[in-house]
Amino acid sequence: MRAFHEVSGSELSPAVLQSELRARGYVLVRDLLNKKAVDAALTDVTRVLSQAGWLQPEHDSTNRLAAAGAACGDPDPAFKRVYQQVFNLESLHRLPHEPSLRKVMTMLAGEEVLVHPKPIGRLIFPNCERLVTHAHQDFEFMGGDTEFYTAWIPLHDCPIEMGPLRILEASHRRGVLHHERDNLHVPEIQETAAVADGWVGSHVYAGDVLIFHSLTVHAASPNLTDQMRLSIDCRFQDARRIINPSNLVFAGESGKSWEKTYAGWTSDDLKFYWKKLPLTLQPSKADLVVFAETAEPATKRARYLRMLSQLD
Ligand SMILES: O=C(O)CCC(=O)C(=O)O
Repeated sequence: MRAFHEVSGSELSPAVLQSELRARGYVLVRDLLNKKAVDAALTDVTRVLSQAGWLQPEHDSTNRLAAAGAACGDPDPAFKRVYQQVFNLESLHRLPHEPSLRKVMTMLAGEEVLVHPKPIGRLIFPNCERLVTHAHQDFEFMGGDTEFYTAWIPLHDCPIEMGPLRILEASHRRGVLHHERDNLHVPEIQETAAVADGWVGSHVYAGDVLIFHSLTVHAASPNLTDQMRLSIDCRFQDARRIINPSNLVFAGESGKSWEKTYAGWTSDDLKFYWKKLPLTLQPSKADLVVFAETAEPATKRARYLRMLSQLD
């Protein structure tokens, strides 16, 4: 696999970033984030994992040595319980709002940048084939406008053998691709030898950020170490473009809510910030009202009702 083409913090400008994204579909910015903010998230996440018994107790939890027999992943119920605690961490939500990242995203998405409020924490056990993220485009999962960007942020140094993200260079130019329902991936991309040369990836370090377009195909490498790989990914767009409301609320049946998420936070500045913005939802609230009355089956109607209740 070829190494990422990288850009250093001192080279950043709208022209450089936009031309990298246009040409390659991604940009790796080295040493962008404040290390204290990254470390704060790492410390909080590993504390939760340690309390859950996922890490070897005789080692410092920030080393992330996986406990024997603890491996699990979505949708295992044990995983979901711990993931919920990780998702509730204030430091995890604070990282996407780091001023240096926001500045870069403003250069890409424009002055009125919207930070999507639901970052995803990745808690990847080693040597567990079924937990490796398959090749996909983020647009398949997020919907809305194709003009959004993902920032993938490792919480610690992450050599290739620890399973960082890899990118299929320039794949955003292929447009919206068909995804298989089973394991949600882009089948033809994984299987043809012709694309093998297109994959790029590198050792990444705490503080680096890998930014890519919503249509850029990406996948994880397998984690072949004995440590967990921890990262977060979050999405950014021009706030004036449409957004799918499911990216703002918890539409599922899990009982998650923003109130529960915010319960242990020490400051209020990031609570419900997105509610203060004049966002254009698609489907709109009026559409959701109709869907909540007419969609089939009843589980879908309940889903739309949950969305509506959280948007008010
Ligand atoms: O970290 C991973 O394994 C997957 C990340 C991903 O798919 C994303 O950032 O969109």
